[in-house]
Amino acid sequence: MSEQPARTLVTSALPYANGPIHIGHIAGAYLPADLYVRYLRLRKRDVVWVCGSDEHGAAITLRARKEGTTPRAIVDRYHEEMQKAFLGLDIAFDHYDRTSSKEHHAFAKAFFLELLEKGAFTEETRQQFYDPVEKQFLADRYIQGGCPKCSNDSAYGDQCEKCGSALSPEELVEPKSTLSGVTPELRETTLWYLPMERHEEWLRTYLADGKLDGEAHHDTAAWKAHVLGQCRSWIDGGLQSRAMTRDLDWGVPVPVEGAEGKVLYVWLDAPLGYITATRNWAEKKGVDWEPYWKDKDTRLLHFIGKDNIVFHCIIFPILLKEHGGYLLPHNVPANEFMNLEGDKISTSRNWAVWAKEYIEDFPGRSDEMRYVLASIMPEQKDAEFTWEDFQSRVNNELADVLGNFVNRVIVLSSKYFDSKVPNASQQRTETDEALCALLASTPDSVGASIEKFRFRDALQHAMALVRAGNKYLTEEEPWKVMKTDPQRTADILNLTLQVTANAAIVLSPFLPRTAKKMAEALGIDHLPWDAAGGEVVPAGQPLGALPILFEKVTDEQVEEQRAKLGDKKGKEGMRDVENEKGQTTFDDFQAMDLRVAEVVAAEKVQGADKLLQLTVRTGYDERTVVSGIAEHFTPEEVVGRKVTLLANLAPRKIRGVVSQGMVLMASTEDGGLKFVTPEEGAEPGDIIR
Ligand code: B3M
Ligand code: ZN
Repeated sequence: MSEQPARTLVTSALPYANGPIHIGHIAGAYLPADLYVRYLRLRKRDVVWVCGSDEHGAAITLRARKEGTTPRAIVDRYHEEMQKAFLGLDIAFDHYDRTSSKEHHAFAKAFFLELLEKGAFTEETRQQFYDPVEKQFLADRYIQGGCPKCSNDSAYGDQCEKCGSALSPEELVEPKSTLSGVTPELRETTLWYLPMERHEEWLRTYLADGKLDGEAHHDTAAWKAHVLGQCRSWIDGGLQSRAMTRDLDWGVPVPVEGAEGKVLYVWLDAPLGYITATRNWAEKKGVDWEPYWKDKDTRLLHFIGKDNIVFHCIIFPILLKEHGGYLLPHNVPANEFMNLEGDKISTSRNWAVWAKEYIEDFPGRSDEMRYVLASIMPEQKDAEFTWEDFQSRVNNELADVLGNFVNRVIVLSSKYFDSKVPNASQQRTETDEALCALLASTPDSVGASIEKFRFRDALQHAMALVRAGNKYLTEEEPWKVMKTDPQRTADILNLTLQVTANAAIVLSPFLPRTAKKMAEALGIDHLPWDAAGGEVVPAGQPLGALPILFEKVTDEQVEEQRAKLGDKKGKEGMRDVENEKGQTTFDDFQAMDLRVAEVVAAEKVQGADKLLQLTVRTGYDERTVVSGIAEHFTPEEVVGRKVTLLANLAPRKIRGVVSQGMVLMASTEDGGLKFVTPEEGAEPGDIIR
């Protein structure tokens, strides 16, 4: 199915407006779409790329609670911030929208009503978790508990982030509300459900055979194996009905009488944001939006990260099909995850390279990051970004190969041929022919790879031309030939100028800024894909000024960037300490009985260098506690001290001595230990809470 569609509608996952954008986001859903769309624009195809902020859902309300502010304040802040981050990396959407807009609310409500009328939902009264302290029903994300499938004891109500299983809140072991920490109660509420099991059959044909309503719809061989695999395992696991509304006060209100306090499920409302964005784009442009979503000759492509696959390949298609009249995705080229310096990217642990900070630390150098992310893009499996690799790719590939090549070609042409493209003779050596052949085939190989969503390969093809040009120049040595054979020198430089121009064209989706500088150096003001594969700059064409394309990344910069990782916002006076443990609950804390106690006797434990056997007075008993502090304190130093005792720790036998409790210690930066001493006046038996 390689014929071209009349038009292409590209979407990128709407990022939650609850935190800043990092390189994992960029490499997952935004850079690949940007490359694809820039390529289609070069080919002069009809393409529209929409995106926007996902401003609803529990992710937003949770963030607002944490920061003690309103959801509105949160989404306004991140809606602005995310757009700046995208702009800084030259991620050039045709339109960037937001789901809290009036237009979107109106559209989402109308869409929901249409589905309701068509009988797409079932109205059901079921038991849902309710927080009796906060007096509200709990969205899946507000419930945490043990994962039934792995050892993670803080899985969310919708997903275990450790093993990746999709969950529903009732499956959690010992569920707790993340709002108040209490065990939630089950209460009845009426919600609208999408009976997904009704759709298994056509979904199977659609996904496995690329057929819809008995007709060929798309080429399944063009879908990524990991995307199809995830869908298959979902369907094989049996689709179940899923609530499409929630008891929450932030979101698109359910447009039905008596449904006060209920909003549309964020995964119903957010993908509809793609449609709203297209409508708003079309209105701005004064064109009709409908062909982009309804005409069979349109190709709909969703660029996303792998955690969004089921929503785009199963749930959203069901909603679109139930509504009727809308296209279903032609492909969903989801990417896998980008890891960072040996660990998962994590917002809460600040283990991330933030787009905003990169732009500040490397001003004007967005192409370098685009290049590296495209080179290692997690297309088929997870990938890893390291600063050392970033440095070596920028220095050895961009600076030493591309930068060096362009520099030599422009300098030599300017020097020998009065800053003009020299006239080539018709005589070609075998080496010339080989380079010409590569030049002729490169646009097709780059284009074909991009059309298959193989961006890493596409970039390799483009760089192969540059490498070949660089090698050719080194071997042909025009600076020597010039002394004896100016015409041969002209031939060499003419050919390398054509290579430069061709490279600028095929690299321009990846390196838009660099391509522009290359074009300026060649004296051309645009990069015509149609001309690529042959002569782009005619003889006699005046050349522009010599550009500086890349600076090297220094070891200090690499060190600086690495030092930032995990360091809490890099603020003055902040220490680089162990990461905080995962959240605990109020109940868990309450279960610990902490008391003030006094050490009345101490002795070494026979045969154990690290242990002291303490006798502590709690005010209501005297007991033995074995403590691992002998390397830091002598028995004499601890007798008479007031300490903090975890009194209800289950007794444990340590080196033959039964220890009844634990004395709390602070571990200091230099590896020492300090007692957690209650203030003067606190007496044994005082309860710490
Ligand atoms: N906001 C999830 C995410 O950022 C979600 C994507 C919505 S796409 C319609 O991972
Ligand atoms: Zn798990």
